[in-house]
Amino acid sequence: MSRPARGRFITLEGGEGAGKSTQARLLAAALAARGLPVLRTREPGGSPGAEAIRGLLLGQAVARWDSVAECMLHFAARREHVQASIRPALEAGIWVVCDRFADSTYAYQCHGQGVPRAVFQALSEVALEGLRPDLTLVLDLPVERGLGRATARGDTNRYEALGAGFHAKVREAFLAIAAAEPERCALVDASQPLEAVTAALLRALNARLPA
Ligand code: Z5A
Repeated sequence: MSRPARGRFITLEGGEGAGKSTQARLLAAALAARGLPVLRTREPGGSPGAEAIRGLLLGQAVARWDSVAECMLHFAARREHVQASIRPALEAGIWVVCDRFADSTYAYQCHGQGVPRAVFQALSEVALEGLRPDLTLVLDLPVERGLGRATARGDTNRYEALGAGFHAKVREAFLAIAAAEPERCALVDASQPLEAVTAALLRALNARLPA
């Protein structure tokens, strides 16, 4: 029997309240409506071992770990997620839609918390073993609007509590990633109404990964 074609790996990135979780749901539904098998997942988390690390990361006080140790925890969760969920799904022909991935570590831990890029690169090699998203949708939104949306939702976590200056650095990092890797990334204005953001994401998806 022939093996199924490899699935595609799509990540959504951006700052707080940009709409990643909402759009990941809508994107997964749109792919499923086209008859494609889809796994929707998230980081940190996405597999039982990685969800346990998520509980540690999001449940602790801000200064719980040194920033490199925190970066290592994100990559420990990611390796577990990749090994247990993402890679097996892709090999089975399933399209994976992931709410945040390694770009978030670059933005939050390197740009936001000062972890050296060399540490990020070394940990990426160990954790990802060459895995790279086929498409990254970067949702961009002014910091105050994103934090406003997240606060209005009423369940802020420790990263959301880090303040506007921190989140401005995170936003800059995502914009820099999108500019540096245009073949992988599509930048979308997330300040538009929800339906307009969905339409823009689907346009990017159809243009770059025709089914
Ligand atoms: N983190 C890290 O530091 N390093 C890493 O490597 C990784 C993560 C992977 C995970 O938090 C935290 O971990 C995250 C980064 C850090 N920091 N924080 N904070 P999380 O998983 O709990 O949450 P999140 O990933 O930050 O996402 P979010 O804040 O929950 O936002 P979102 O998923 O982008 O947005 P949403 O939930 O879809 O929408 C937010 C609200 O806005 C909601 O009420 C929507 O109905 C509304 N919304 C969405 N779109 C629109 C539009 N277009 N117009 C108006 N309102 C909208």
